[in-house]
Amino acid sequence: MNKPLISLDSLAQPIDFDALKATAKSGGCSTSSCGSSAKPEDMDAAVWDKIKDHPCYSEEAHHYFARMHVAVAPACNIQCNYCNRKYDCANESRPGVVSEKLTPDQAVRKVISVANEVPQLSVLGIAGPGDSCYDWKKTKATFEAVVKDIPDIKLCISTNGLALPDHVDELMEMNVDHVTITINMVDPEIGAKIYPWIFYKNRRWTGVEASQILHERQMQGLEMLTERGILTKINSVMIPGINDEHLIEVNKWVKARGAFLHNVMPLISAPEHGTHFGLTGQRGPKPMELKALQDKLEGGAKLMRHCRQCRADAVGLLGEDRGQEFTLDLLPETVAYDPAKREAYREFVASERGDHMAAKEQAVAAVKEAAVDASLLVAVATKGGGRINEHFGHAREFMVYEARPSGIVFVGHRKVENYCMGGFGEDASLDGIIEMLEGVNVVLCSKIGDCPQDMLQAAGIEATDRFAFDYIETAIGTVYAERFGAELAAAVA
Ligand code: CLF
Ligand code: SF4
Repeated sequence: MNKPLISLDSLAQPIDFDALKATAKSGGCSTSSCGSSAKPEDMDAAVWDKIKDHPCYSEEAHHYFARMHVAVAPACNIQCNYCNRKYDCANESRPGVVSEKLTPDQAVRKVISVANEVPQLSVLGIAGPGDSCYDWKKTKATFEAVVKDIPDIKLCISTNGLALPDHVDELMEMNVDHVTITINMVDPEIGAKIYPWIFYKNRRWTGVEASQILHERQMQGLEMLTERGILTKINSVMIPGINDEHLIEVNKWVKARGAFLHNVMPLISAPEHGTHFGLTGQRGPKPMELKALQDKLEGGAKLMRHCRQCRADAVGLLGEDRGQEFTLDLLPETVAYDPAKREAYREFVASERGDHMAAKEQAVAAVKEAAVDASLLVAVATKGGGRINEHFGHAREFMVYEARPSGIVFVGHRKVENYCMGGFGEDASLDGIIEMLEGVNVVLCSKIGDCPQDMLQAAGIEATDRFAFDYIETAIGTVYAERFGAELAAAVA
């Protein structure tokens, strides 16, 4: 049931569009809703239109669509205690980290090259490595040049908010529909523990005064964006002992000012990063601490839980980074945009996501109908497409879902060292994976060997590949049913 019509296992590889189209014509979709809209019933159609292809603003869209960042904005006007933009490592994934900075002209060449090769690309973001609004001329020049060649690409920025109010009208003129403001506090006393200084009106400000100015500018920027109908996401870094409980207050403030989403991200902190927090031993939260805070925030501003804390030069689906395929030395001197692959991919997604949504609704309804007072935490290995299509040994992260009486919800992801190294399993990695899977009851993947399966079993985690290539929710619904009621199993099968 719900087996894929084409190999979604190869979504990260070049896609065979002839096969895709042939399959679509053969009427292979498994439900009658094939091609129907995946719009949630309670969402305004205009809002859905803005987010349906944005991998960060829609959890559902992130299974299908990719973003890329171009690192054209290196200058920043504040200092955060968790940031050091000098540190770089190709394997490092966190905001502010880049391998090479680009001029707007170089950025255009890169965007066109990626659009020609990565059909999932839907969004161009500028997220630093400094601040997109402070380094405004380069941000603006890049956006204006890219949309001349690729008019349907969505434009997105991320900013600390200090310079934001000065550019809201230009953002509006450029059709930038999506803005992220990083807001870590609404109390300047707490802000003073996060921001040592800001640069504003040609001078440097420190202490509580600096955070007071930053706070006022962030709120002003958010209100201006809301008034203009620009969808604003708030990113907050959860810093245990400094702002963790305070983020409940932040959530209330941003909800009251019209924020579309609130994304609480864990602090990434290690001494080798050279950040103030890294050097002073400030730890980040554990996955279950983050989940507990996010659970407390349910009912406030809508939460984003699928953020991957991207590099400022990330390319690809969230959770993968193809940036090393598009470094400057690999880009052609001149390149023309060819829309064929992106158009064919969109045709495919239009049918696939309707089918996926119908399968999801069926599984969720069945879990609700079971009326069992039990919850199940399920970790899934996936490469995208909403399917269980990644080997356990190759997974660098697991998507974690919770099946509970109210339905099936995505609750976050857990990054891990992949277990399989050159064809052999690494026991040390497996210990780390088991630690990262704390609280998880079941692991679903497309393939797993006996050895890791037994070791997971010994740790109290059932791992199985019997749902390989099924939709994620269908498999979770079935497992829930098997554990908590045979009738339910029949309903979702
Ligand atoms: Fe980039 Fe940010 Fe736009 Fe997305 S990322 S500027 S909204 S296109 Fe997305 Fe990356 Fe999380 Fe940002 S997963 S860090 S939320
Ligand atoms: Fe670093 Fe961004 Fe903070 Fe600037 S706003 S210091 S680039 S994290």
